[in-house]
Amino acid sequence: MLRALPEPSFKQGRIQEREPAPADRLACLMALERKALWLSTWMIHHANHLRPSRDGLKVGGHQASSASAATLMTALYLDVMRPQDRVAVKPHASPLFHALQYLLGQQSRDKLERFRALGGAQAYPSRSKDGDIVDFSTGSVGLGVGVTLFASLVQDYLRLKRLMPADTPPGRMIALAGDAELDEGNIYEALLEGWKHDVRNLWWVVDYNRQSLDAVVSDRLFGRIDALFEMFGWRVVTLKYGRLLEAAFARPDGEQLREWIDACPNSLYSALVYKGGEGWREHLRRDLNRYPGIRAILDEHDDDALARLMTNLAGHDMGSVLDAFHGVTDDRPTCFIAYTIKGYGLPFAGHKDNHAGLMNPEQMAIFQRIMGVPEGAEWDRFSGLDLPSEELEAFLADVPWAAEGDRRHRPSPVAVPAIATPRGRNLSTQEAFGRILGTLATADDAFASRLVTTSPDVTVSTNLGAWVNRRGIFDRTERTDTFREEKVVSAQRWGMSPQGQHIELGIAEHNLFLLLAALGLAGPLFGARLLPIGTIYDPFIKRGLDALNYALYQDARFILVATPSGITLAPEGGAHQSVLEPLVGIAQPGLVSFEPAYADELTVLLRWAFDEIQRDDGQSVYFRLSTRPVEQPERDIDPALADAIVAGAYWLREPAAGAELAIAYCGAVAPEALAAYEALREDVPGIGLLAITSPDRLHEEWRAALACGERSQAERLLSRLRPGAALVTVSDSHPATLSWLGSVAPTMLAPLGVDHFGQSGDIPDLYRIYGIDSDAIIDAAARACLRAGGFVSQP
Ligand SMILES: Cc1ncc(C[n+]2csc(CCOP(=O)(O)OP(=O)(O)O)c2C)c(N)n1
Ligand SMILES: [Mg+2]
Repeated sequence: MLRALPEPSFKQGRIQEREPAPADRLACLMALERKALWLSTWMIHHANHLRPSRDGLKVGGHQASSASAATLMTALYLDVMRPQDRVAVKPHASPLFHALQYLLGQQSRDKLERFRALGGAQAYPSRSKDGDIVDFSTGSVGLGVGVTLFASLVQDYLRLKRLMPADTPPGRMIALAGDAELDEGNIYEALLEGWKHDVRNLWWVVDYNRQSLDAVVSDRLFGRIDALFEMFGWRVVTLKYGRLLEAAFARPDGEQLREWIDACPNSLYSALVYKGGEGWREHLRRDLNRYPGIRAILDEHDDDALARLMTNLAGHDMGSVLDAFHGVTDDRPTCFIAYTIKGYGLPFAGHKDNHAGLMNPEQMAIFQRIMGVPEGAEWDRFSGLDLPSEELEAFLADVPWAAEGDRRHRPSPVAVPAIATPRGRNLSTQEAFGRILGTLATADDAFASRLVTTSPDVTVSTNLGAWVNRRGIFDRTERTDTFREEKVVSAQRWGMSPQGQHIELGIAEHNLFLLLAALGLAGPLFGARLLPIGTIYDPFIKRGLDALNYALYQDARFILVATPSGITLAPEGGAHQSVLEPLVGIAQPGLVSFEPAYADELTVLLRWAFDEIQRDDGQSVYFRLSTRPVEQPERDIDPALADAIVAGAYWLREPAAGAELAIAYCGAVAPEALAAYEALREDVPGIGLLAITSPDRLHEEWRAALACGERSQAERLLSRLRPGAALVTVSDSHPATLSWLGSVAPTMLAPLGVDHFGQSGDIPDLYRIYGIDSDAIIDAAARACLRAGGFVSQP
């Protein structure tokens, strides 16, 4: 039997019947929904038509996407949500989101006026650019939805370990998703993982407007969605028809109307929404005229009223929406499928091309009249509403979601202890990493308690084994290691419990990065700092690259350990060999990358990284490590050398002043570089050997120094060589990783590296074929020296 640990503060329960919202409350919400819709549309109109354009580009903005979510989001933000809830808003509802924040007094008019302009409200909600009002950034569809699932897992991780105050109730992690977002594969990867981890307190609210960017979505998709969610243990709450339609269905022959709408294809429904009352009448007459009850309904409704009735979907019916949300009181993950209309209330409602559609000035003028907003009062918070401002003001002042003010926690950093260098004559950086973690696992301090590791089914092969053996795997329930109980010998203990500090994932790199995003935001989101380390095979960074970018865009902080890497994982062949990842390390914002060659370098860097990910202006850190054992230097690292290792480079063998040649290497090719250095030393006295631990930091500092007219670290190092000297760069990665060094100082550069797919082999064969062995370095050096001679003699 699996034993479930009771978690006292999780409520047990089911969907509950609830008293309807009092009429005045409902009236306030509906009035504010109307205002949020107006402001979102006006904000976009203002940006596109009223703000002077300097570049002739369309500014854009999504009036239709905002309109479709107006009821759902007004209900969530102004009524349903509590301060501890955390939300990912579908990207294209950003204007509506900002409008609601403006109503709540949390967003300025100035930023709305500068929507999509520098410093203004962002096109898509952004944690880093819009500030505390945004819990999760969105933009790349699907990822915002997925991250809420992992945030709920992280919340449980913290609660079960009592790292969050016991008296705070758990928050609901809420995604407001567009229906087309459910086409993204990462959603299903997340669902599977969520099922395994028994996630809780998770709401996905699907704005089911049956439209994507290009057109109307396939009817067949949502025929399967309910079953799919239910299969993963979710509750599905469908909000289909509003109260007007429900009342019509209750009339004589009303069932015929329900069946007709139920059977209406998405594209026809959308087209008729756009056409309006006349279109509906024509089709209903044609199909249902034989029913007297339907004829009566048609007779009683003029075109406008008929259009209102036929578009009265529950996702636009505040009462229905509130009932659905408040009806869920337990912690079971719940998917609300809310039927809506894209562009609801706007002239292009339902039109399949409305995704990027903007109302033209004439349409906007009509809309302004309908909304009762006087000219000059467009930004007023309450103009045109038929409730007194004081009442709305009082309502807004009492909104539960905003009750606690500052939504972002700022827990203090955790002190990083000294870390001992693993000893051994021959060590790979991967093994050194495993040993360091193994040692950290034995500590009983605050630092070790905040470490959390995760890996998509490569825990053992990335050397987290020793750590996991000691700290255990996280699970909501206690599960013993069956192999151990059955006395089957294994190097790995695989016991699980809420105390475990490793989160094991299935093989899905998007999930890894979304979990790292959530773990890396544990401090600001939940007030408890975690020090997350994720491990992955280096080539599979590409597989999850957008999710990695997503995590970094919202300033989540974590350490990524990528190993094995390069063609150095020799027999594994081209499918597993990474080539371009160091360029990702250089180019990816929010991520500092390192590729150390030796265990002592890694030790210095890891310690630095634990501080870096906790600094206010810090970044996440990526280590590219290798499985190749290399002979370790015998040395003690003094503070100056430690600084140089962190800064990205140091002379492993100092060149003579004015030297003719240097070799600059990075990572696992250190032995080849060293061998070439030894071989060349006799012929080229004074030759230098530059150890590069971070092409990324070196490159960044070079550009920063240039920008303020200073000498960069790279330039200072290379200034040991004579101007025009030969420089060979070599790494087990694309040669562009280091070839830029040729621009730092006047050198004759020979860039060695890997620029095509690898193949199986041993290291000597592969390094030879791809031209990064010591012979290749020596040859390149000889040619570069020859050319360098010519270079300097040129007038
Ligand atoms: C990963 C990714 N691919 C493509 C896009 C471009 N894109 C923006 S919105 C959209 C369709 C959104 O449709 P839906 O999610 O249904 O939103 P709504 O109808 O509510 O606007 C697409 C394809 C994107 N933002 N992200
Ligand atoms: Mg849609």
